[in-house]
Amino acid sequence: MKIKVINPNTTSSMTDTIAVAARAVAAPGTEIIAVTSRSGAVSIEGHYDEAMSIVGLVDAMNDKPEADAYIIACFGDPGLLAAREIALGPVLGIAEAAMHAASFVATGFSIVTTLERTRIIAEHLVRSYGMEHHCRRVRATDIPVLELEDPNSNSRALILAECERAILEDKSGAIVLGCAGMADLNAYLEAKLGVPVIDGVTSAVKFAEALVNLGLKTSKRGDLAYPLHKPYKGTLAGYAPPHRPNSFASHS
Ligand code: 5HY
Repeated sequence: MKIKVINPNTTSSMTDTIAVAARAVAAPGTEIIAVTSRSGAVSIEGHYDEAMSIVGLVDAMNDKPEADAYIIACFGDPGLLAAREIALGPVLGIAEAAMHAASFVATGFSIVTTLERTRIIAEHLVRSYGMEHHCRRVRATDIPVLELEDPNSNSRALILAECERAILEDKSGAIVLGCAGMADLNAYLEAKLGVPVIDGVTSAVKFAEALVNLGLKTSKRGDLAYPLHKPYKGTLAGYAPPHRPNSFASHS
């Protein structure tokens, strides 16, 4: 099967980190197509960056080759529901995947993310995914996303220290890494911490494989039906949804 893993920020070195993590867990026979967004911010660190990333995400989904499943490799899961509207194969966000994985292996987890403002966005996601009973706390390290790419930064040590505080203070049994740029840290952190450390990229790859193997597709009934055909104006004119038949009534 083909799984397209889309980095919705425009930093290709981060896509490389994501691709290595994804391929390390992919089953034989799974092809990981790692794609960097063609437009938008170099790092996604707020609501505006997220909103602006969605056109690039849609381009990446529509570009050839098609895939059996899609992964949005950014912890804000930007554009997740819009992406599900245009896809038939499953679409997974890494935050959603990581939180679900953590809930299977611990009764309580903490999320360790980058900036303070990202912490607030992650708290919103916890609520929108109904994970309040599982997520004990979201913690920020105040590391800018692109510092994770800098081998001379002390980001590893800062993340490790925050994870240690999470285990001690939150009494969490697992850690969720709150940025796609941390996809290379879980083995290192798990060895130091002695609790499951969950990265959303690898979790999403395994969930995507499972969903494809089960033959499950995105529902085309209700709000995830293909977008309604209509004209779009201005700079987004080219993004007007084409006529696509839904398997069920699109207005239901
Ligand atoms: C991410 N931003 O996973 C995030 C989340 C964050 O460019 N890729 C980004 O803010 O740490």
